[in-house]
Amino acid sequence: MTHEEYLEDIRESIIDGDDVDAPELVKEALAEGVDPMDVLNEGLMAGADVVGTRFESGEFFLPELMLTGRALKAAMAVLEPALQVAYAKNPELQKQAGTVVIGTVHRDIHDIGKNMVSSMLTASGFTVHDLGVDVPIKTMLAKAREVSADIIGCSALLTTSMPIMRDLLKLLEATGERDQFKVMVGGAPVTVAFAEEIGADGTAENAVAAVQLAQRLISEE
Ligand code: HCB
Repeated sequence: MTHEEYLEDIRESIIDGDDVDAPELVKEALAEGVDPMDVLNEGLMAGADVVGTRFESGEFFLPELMLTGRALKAAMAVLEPALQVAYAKNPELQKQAGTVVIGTVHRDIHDIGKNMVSSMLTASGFTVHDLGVDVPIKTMLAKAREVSADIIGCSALLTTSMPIMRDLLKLLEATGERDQFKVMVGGAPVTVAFAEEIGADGTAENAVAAVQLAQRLISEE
């Protein structure tokens, strides 16, 4: 099979919500030399986008979303170590690592992408405090203060939860702590324009880019 054929099959397995085929295909693709970053972007996330579009148009329902979530988790478990070897275990990067408090914002329970960002940051030498999902901004700030975090990382997958990231930035302004913490935001619907508009320090389209962003933010401190 060509690399493109592997990626196509991985996308299909995510669309089908097949938690047996998806990890198996990722394993085979990696063994055949497909770049782990392509597996993430063009395989898993592209498949998730198709499912999202079909859900929106009424072709798919909640059970399909749940099956896709399971398939994504199973596939990520195989992909993560390969991504870390290829993109995270860089001693140059590890020298600059700092402390990150991360969570999926209040009212949002999507955690697959956030978990991947957490594990890539950890593998790159950051100390990561992952607060899980449905995290109120006050809890994030309290943890960031407690551990003297360099960065607060927010994840949101819902257009209804995205504004909560703006609330975090407002809270930091109100408490006079905006200069104390860098804030990075992410999740499928988050754009560079949105990140700029709410005054965040940056966003990243995937977990590898999130590590690079975190590195840049630390070096700017
Ligand atoms: Co969910 N869901 N869902 N869902 N879901 C989305 C997000 C929609 C976009 C689908 C759609 O309609 N197009 C949609 C939101 C629409 C909107 O807001 N306009 C949606 C909806 C509506 C819902 C429910 C409301 C459905 C319902 O109950 N009626 C409900 C929400 C419940 C709630 O949160 N309160 C719901 C539930 C679910 C599950 C539980 C069934 C399941 C999640 C399982 C889990 O996370 N444990 C699920 C899933 C799987 C999805 C889709 C299909 C995939 C999400 C995913 O994991 N993507 C998603 C469609 C989509 O994303 N296109 C759909 C793969 C990961 C790897 O990508 O973007 O999350 P990622 O993360 C990347 C990247 O963004 C970046 O790095 C990651 C790794 O490369 N990144 C960061 C992520 N966080 C970062 C933070 C940073 O600081 C920096 C970078």
